[in-house]
Amino acid sequence: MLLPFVLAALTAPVPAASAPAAAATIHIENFTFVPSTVTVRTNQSVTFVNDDDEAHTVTAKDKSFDSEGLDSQRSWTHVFTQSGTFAYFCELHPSMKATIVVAGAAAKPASR
Ligand SMILES: [Cu+2]
Repeated sequence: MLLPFVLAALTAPVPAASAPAAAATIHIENFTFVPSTVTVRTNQSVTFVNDDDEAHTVTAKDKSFDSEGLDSQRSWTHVFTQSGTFAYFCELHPSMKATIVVAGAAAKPASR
């Protein structure tokens, strides 16, 4: 029967068949984003995993992204389409700060 296969496909954790794996994974542990600085390229995704028992958020200082409440053991994935350096923090614990650097696409000439 096809049904079990279809159900498995629908419940698979991968959001879309063509979506690449996250370029980076950042863990939230002990009220800290680990690692504190991550560099990806445009259109790559970053997955944040909350390993703490507390809820946290992943919120851009410029509000360009916001996970909203991320409960314990939950993860959230964001695709970065704009290059730049993005400071982010946890809205619940504003002393938790970290940075995502989004470099230009591979086809773009490097400046160094
Ligand atoms: Cu927090």
